[in-house]
Amino acid sequence: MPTAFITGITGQDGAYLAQLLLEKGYEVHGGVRRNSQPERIRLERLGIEDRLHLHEFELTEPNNIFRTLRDVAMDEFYNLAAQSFVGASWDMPVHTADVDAMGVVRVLDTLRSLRPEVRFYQASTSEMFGQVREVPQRETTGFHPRSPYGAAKVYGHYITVNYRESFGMHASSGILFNHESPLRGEEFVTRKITRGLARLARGGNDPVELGNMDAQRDWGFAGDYVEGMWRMLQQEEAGDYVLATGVTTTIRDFFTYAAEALDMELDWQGEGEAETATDRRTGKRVMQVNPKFYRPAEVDLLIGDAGKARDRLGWAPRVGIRELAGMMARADYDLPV
Ligand code: NAP
Ligand code: G4F
Repeated sequence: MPTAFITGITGQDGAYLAQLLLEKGYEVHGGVRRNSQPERIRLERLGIEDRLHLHEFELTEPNNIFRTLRDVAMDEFYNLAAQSFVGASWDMPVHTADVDAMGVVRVLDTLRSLRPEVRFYQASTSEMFGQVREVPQRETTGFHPRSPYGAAKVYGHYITVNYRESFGMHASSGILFNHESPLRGEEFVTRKITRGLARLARGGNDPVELGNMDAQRDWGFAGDYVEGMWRMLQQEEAGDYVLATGVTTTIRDFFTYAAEALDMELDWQGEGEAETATDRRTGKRVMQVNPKFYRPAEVDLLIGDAGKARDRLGWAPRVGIRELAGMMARADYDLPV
């Protein structure tokens, strides 16, 4: 039975990856942070919490990483833990760098000393492309990060490449475009939209307040993307891979698809800070712009080319954008308000 260790197992991707590896017959270990109350909602929602081996784990704590890697015999290590919210990274740039950049080298260097044969996955991101240098973005596209989060992740990416090249470690970097699900954190725009619309559909009156409606993202389903992570570590040689759908959508269009799934008919009015959307069937305002959600610097357009992953890993996304928006909106409608 192969053994895997997942950092960030309580997050969206960690939960789906843990579920996938259990289905594949793995013994699954995961790192969890000490909290004042156990926050394992996603693992509970997937019904897998009791099948996992959980360890207290903190990416900023070198000795904790050392003891964990010493005590758990593993074949694969997936580093999914991060301060993953771009918006918060301007408020917490040093913490973000400590976790998302230094955390990676802490793990890699400990693995190098204790278990150099372990296959390592780093959760890199399309946010590294930032102000994009070509369209679509692929593995060879240069980086121009636009946030402290993106800058920290660029370091995490290159140190992964460096440990592969310097020490021959099986260290792969997945450059993943945005991927969402009913388990997505509520601060991210897709889930904020589907949660807010579901509350409105169930009788609420508070419009969803959003920032930049024109940004475009290449959104896929998280369940498809964790399969790609696993496939990267099954290759004879480690490498870097983009996972993306190749379809880009504005925030406005995602909002429309989610609203349609809840039988709303939108009437859009105004532009910029004055933009609003109203549901014609109820007359309720369902969206208004609030400039407090604008970012100091924006990634305007992301669209990925996952050709390498398709050719070498046999990976392809299965869920399209309308299906994704509908899946999330309906799941939120079924949750308690
Ligand atoms: P997420 O839901 O925010 O989960 C982040 C996880 O990291 C949580 O389990 C969190 O623990 C843990 N964590 C945060 N700081 C930590 C620390 N200092 N020490 C140990 N654990 C810590 O993120 P996600 O969407 O699943 O994303 C997974 C990874 O992929 C992240 O590295 C993210 O940056 C990257 N990524 C995500 C996307 C995407 O669209 N989802 C795209 C590209 C890359 P708590 O539960 O205790 O908070
Ligand atoms: O949903 P978001 O916060 O995701 P973002 O910034 O693209 O980051 C996510 O994807 C990255 C991959 O590219 C990951 F690495 C990262 O960890 C995370 O998972 O924002 C998406 C877009 C942005 O352009 C933002 O300005 O939505 C725009 N937006 C407009 N109004 C909003 C809002 N974003 C949020 N979170 N909240 C709003 O009210």
